[in-house]
Order: sequence, then C-alpha cells, then structure tokens
Amino acid sequence: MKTLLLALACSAVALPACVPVQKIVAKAPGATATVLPTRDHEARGTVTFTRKGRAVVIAGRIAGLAPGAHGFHVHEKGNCTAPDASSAGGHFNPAGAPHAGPHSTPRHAGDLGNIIANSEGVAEFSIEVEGLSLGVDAASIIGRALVVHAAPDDLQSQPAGNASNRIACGLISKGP
Ligand SMILES: [Cu+2]
Ligand SMILES: [Zn+2]
Repeated sequence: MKTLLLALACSAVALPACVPVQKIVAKAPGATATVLPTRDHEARGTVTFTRKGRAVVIAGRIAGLAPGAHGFHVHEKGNCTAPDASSAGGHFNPAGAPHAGPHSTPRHAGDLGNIIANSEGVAEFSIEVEGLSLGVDAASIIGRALVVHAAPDDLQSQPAGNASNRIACGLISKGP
C-alpha cells in the first residue's frame, strides 16, 4: 500500500521528475530546413541538422520524389527564389575542393551524396558528415541552401555529380 501511494505521488505531484531522462538530454537540432518544390516539381519535406562531436547529422523526410536516388547538397547561397533554384549557386565549397561523395576526402563541404526515395516517392534519411559547422565560421551552413536534384549524384562528375535539375530547395536556418 505504501508503494502504491508513492507511485501515485510520482505521477500526480512530481510529474516533471518522471519524464524519461533521455527526452530531457536529447539534443535539439542546431538548424533546420524546409525544402519546397521548384517550378513543375512536387518534392517537399523537413530536414534537421544536429551536431554530433566533429560531425553533423542531417536527418529528415522528403516526399513527392520519383522513386530512386536523388542528389542532395548544401549550395552556397541561401536563395531559393529562382523558379529552378539556380539562385542557390553552386555546391558549398569553402576549401576549393573537387566534387565527391559525402565520405570522401577531399570533397565539397556541401556534398551530401544521395537520398533514396521508396516506391511511394518518400525518402527518409540520416546522413552523418564531417567538414560542416552550424556556427559562424567559414564552414558554417547556416543561411545557405539545401537542394534536392532530379537525378542521382554519381559522386565523381565535376562540378556537381551530374545530378540534373534542382527539384526542391530550402534555406538552412539556425534553431529547431
Ligand atoms: Cu545540388
Ligand atoms: Zn559537390
């Protein structure tokens, strides 16, 4: 009976103390991007950027894609206003490196490889890369653009992996 009373007290009175610890310590994303379709396309979704040691984890869900692989990059300019997102400029490349895959050295810092859409046209992903920051230094991706392409990035063709048109674009902003 005494135990039961204590359990009730926990749920009724001390509720905040009963929230799972993991939920409290889980890191909020350092940045987010909502990608919206460019003209004549339908891809859209939300992506979070979370620091993990020296790396950044880029996770999210993008729908409205053709099934298969789609090139996925951080582009230099945080400007998605052009109908084809050409306003976002080239791949974010502060080191003047060649284009490559997300786990190659050297590579453009903005090279995130591909996201893979399922038969419903939905891509769910979590990509861990180094060489990016969410701060105010030269490697920061805050204020730049996240771009999804129509075709796969072959991870080697210069200057942009031959990934074809830009089908979705979103500004990367600080905070959750
Ligand atoms: Cu791109
Ligand atoms: Zn690149």
